[in-house]
Amino acid sequence: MGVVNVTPDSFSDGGRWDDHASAVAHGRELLEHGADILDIGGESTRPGATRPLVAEELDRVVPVIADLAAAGAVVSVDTMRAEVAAAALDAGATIVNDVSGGLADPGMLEVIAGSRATYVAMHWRAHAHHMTQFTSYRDGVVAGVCRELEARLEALVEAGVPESRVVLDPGLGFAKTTEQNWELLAGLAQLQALGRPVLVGASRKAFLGQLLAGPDGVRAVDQREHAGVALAVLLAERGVWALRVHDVRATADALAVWQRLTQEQG
Ligand code: PMM
Repeated sequence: MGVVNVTPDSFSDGGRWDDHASAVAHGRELLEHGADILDIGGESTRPGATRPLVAEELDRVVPVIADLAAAGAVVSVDTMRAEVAAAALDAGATIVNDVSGGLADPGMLEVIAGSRATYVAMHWRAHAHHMTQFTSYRDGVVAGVCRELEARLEALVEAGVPESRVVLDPGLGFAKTTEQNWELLAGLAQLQALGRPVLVGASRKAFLGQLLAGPDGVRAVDQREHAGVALAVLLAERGVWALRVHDVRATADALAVWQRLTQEQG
């Protein structure tokens, strides 16, 4: 899953594709580089970010989704808002990637239930401006995330969304400390045991920058690519359904090697 952030302020690539033409061109390039899905978002979720107005978010994403879906891409919309999800589905998106797992907007579950969309429910506890205050997990982060995602799954089913349409995501970096991100990655099998496909978004995140910190401090966002690619291969090996990444060509190349060798081994 290649990331197209149509935002002025995303931590990883904010401001680079925030006009229509460059966002569409970027999406097309990611497809050429091997992305199977384009994840198009108009709201930055970086720690401390303020939310755009609904109208702003709609203006940012809907025209880009329409163009890329018309070009044949499988499109996912990265939104926490029911209204944006509904408009995106009308414009040709087939996946709704909701970093709040339906908690941010009470209307989201109804929109998903009334559609045929695949729904990515990410683990989330609070909006970006204060999420760093919510990193306490009484019996460990892995158990906490699994329990809270299981509750989202139950709420979705209760709202009329078939379980078969739901993908789960541990939400790396969202109300997690650096250490907790690694614990979650190590304990991914427990999340997979809930029986749903798992998507992971680790690309360029701060915990990788911290791992690679040198005398000049944390490794810069645009210099975390190799670590992200290594992690992508390890996660593919563990059966993750999708990887949400910025560096699509490098990731797709690495996965091609992994796939070829896996095939050879039978
Ligand atoms: N991370 C970001 C945004 N959307 N969606 C899912 N499903 N999982 C993630 O981990 C995730 C996400 C934040 O990263 P960005 O600013 O690079 O888009």
